[in-house]
Amino acid sequence: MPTPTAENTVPWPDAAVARYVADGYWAGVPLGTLLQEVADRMPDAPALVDPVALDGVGVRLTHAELAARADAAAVRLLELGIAAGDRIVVQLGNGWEFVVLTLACLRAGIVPVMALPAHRRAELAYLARHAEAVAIAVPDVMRDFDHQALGHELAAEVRAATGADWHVLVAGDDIAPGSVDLRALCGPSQDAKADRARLDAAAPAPRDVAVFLLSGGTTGLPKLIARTHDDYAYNARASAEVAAVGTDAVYLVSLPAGHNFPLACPGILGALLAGGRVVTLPSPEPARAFATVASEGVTHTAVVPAVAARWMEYAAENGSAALASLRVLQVGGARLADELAYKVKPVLTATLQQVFGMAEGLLNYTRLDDPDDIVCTTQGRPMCPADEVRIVDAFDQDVPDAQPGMLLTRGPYTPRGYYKAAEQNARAFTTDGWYRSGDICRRTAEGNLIVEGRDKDMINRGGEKISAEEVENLVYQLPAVSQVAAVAMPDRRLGERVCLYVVPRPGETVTLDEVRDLMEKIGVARFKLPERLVVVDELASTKVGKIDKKALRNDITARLATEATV
Ligand code: OOB
Repeated sequence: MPTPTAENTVPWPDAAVARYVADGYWAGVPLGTLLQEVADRMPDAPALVDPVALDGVGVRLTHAELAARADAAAVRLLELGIAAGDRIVVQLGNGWEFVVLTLACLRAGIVPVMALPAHRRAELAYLARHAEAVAIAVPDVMRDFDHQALGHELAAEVRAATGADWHVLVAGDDIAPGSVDLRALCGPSQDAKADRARLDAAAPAPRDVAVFLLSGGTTGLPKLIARTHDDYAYNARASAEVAAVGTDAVYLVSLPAGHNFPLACPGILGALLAGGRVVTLPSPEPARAFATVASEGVTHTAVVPAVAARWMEYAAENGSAALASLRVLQVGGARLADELAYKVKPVLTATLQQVFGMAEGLLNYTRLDDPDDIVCTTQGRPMCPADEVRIVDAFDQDVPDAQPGMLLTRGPYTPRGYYKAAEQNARAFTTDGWYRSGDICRRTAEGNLIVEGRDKDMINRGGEKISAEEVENLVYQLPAVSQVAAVAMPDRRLGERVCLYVVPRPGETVTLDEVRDLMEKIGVARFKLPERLVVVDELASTKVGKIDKKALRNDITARLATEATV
């Protein structure tokens, strides 16, 4: 019988499934079992290091210890009444608890919904509702925000609305009454053999949903991407190969761990599946990141272009000797400028790997042995021979190589639709299952892709994706607003920031502070707050009467250029 989760996903067609299985991309083994097998092969190898946990004492686990803890935590979740197929919203900082809880979910068939630490009430309430979650996992306090209190507010609302039992799992020192102590839940096993036997007997099916990732955001509300054990295991395994992550790899995760890039490209899962080691840090702040690379012998890590730039500035001032062990620096999530790309190797000494990926699936990588010009001027090529990529015009007709067009894709780790989103699916996928990425790309003669822009209403703020529509819907709650448009304004540091164009109602005024206050009051992630507001009498419109965002982007670019020269 299909699980409720599976009922709301869009399966790959049978013929595609048969091909992916026959060609070995889908191995038919759930992720949790694959990780157990690694622990069996190399029990004593280090698997997880959280150097800042427990007030700097740190947590270090071998593969056997990590696997046993994951099993113990899985059993404890089941004993709380959380069952296979249930969903947990996971909003944890980067640390050992995130890793143990995620592996526990994979073992038990519980599906983590990967929220970001920056999310607030609006996003979390929506995710909990849309995924019909039964629990949320949060830190007690992070960056001065009381996540535990918000968790309990959400729990009270769900209980009042549905009468359902709802759990607040909390990682931290301050465990309030009614919270589940996540550190205790992720503690050592009492009976590792018994835990394992119980979980092995009820392992999820390989085609079941393993995790829910969040879409980069082009619609009013984020969409959920159901990644299955089979497809996500391939995603992580094949990424590890392309990034040369093997048993001797030490992978540093400093981007938010619930994002696809540091989670599975190859990220945490790829490093663990390869028998390597994961080191967690709460942020990519350069002084601590460099010191950690040196002390832990980090070989691989993933950053967004804005962080790569900060690291290069830091290295220019402090030298790069601390990075001696770093072999591969993956950069992705937003377009890396060619000039910056050419500096990575000389300044940071590591080999650059550009990653053009998406939570929806398709991953493009430059290869480690590609010539410098390819590594520094392209965003790589698809990871898998079975990835299908088309570059098309506005009529979905293929354009010749070297011409820009919109990227469509299908493949063994690109699901055919969002979770419970028939209406959006009709727009975001073609009738024959191609995902419309909204990215405008060019394919070079060698088959590499260059990201030239995009044809989707999204703002990419240093790798954090912001839906223009979501921001606009919030701003329309201000009575003084007649019309609003959110557009990307260019920024040297972050690539883009959110700029608002507002037409106030007659006789009214609207200020940036009012907009930001409103959004904070509603409770949305701070990275979505507009950073500039331009008041205008009317918004330019296109021939078909839609707001002309291209004209607005050009307008803000021109304004910034004039200001820079004054
Ligand atoms: C990654 O995933 P998402 O889901 O946060 O965002 C996907 C979108 C892409 O469609 C593209 O618009 C943009 O982010 N993007 C890039 C890029 N990498 C992602 N644009 C230009 N150059 C790049 N290198 O961002 C993501 C997922 C897995 C691995 C890496 C990144």
